[in-house]
Amino acid sequence: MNEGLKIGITCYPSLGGSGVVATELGKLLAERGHQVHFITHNIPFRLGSSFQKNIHYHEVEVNDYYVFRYPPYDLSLASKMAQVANLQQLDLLHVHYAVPHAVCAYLAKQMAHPDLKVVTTLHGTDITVLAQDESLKDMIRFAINKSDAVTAVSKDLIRETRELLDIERPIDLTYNFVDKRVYYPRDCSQLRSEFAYPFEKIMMHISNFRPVKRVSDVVDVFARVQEKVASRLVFVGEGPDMPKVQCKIREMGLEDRVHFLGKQDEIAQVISLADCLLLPSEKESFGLVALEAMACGVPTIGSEAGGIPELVTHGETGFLAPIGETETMAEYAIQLLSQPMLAQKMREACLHRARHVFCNDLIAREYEKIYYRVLGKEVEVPKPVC
Ligand code: GMT
Repeated sequence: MNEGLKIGITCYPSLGGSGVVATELGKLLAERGHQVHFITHNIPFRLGSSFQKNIHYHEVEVNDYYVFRYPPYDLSLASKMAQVANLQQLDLLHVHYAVPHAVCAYLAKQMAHPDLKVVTTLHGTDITVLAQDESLKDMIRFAINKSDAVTAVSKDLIRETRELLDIERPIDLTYNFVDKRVYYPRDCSQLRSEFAYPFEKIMMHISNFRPVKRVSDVVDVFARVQEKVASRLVFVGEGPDMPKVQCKIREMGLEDRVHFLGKQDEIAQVISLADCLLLPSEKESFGLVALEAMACGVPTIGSEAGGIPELVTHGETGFLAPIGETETMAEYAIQLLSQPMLAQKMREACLHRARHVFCNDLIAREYEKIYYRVLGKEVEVPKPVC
């Protein structure tokens, strides 16, 4: 490749899959020789604190002058984006999650040097939830239409964006990815014995415990499965629905079979413990956690919501059922957990699919191609090593 690009990245630094994807993408781009400038209100948690070549961090400081009832974060962000763009002569701003980042990038573009381009990546609830809000809808449509390129993490999200916002402009599909150097089946025989006897299976759910995740369905599925297959349920993460779920588990008398690990950093290590992941979400534009599980050889049993069917191939890398059909999900889980040959076949299919379809090199290359396109540069992007 020729000389690298100068790319500003804005995302939510401390929560959610969109922040994870944006940060991991920034790290990959830096490794590929680009100068990456994170413009966020905190250091993205996946960035770590040690020095990394080609990565820069610019903190957005919010003015909280006493006349403000609400400190104007959005304005401070737009202003910082423009400052960094001018000072560093950025080629482009790549913003993750439309609200407010795409709007701020539009404003920054008006203030910055004339060649600055904006790429917006839609992640899910910025469309499926926020674009349903009449007070935000027109602004989100405006920011999308004003971006130089727009990407979305699944075909389903592209469809929904078009339908909800009546948008006709092209939207590129860029699936999420996992770093194969981090997400692979880890040896966890020792750790496993902390949670289950050797003859027991482990089902796992990882989320932010918000209502869209339907965590209560996880308990219903597990309640049925453990009647037929000796098993344990491990929860990772925390969030607003946690007390409700804990209460349900107590009422159903399942507390001896369920473990709560809270938030965990070493997700690859933890997921490797599982025999299957449960993801019965109401909405899920992609479902990054199912990809992380897949890359560790763990099939997902979940709902057909949003982009999940684009990620999990029903019958090959997991099983899917309509949203809320916990009985069907439980039947699939029993099938998977009680048939070692099926489990092994699915495990191999998971590893193959994660490595070849959602490979970090492949997706980083897709983004690079979009960057060069909006910049009007013809650059040969090296073939991916997947
Ligand atoms: O709204 C959320 O659930 C958070 C959001 C985020 O910022 O992580 O998640 C969305 O983006 C992820 C990364 O692209 C996707 O894997 C999630 O499926 C998506 N969440 C929803 O669509 C509910």
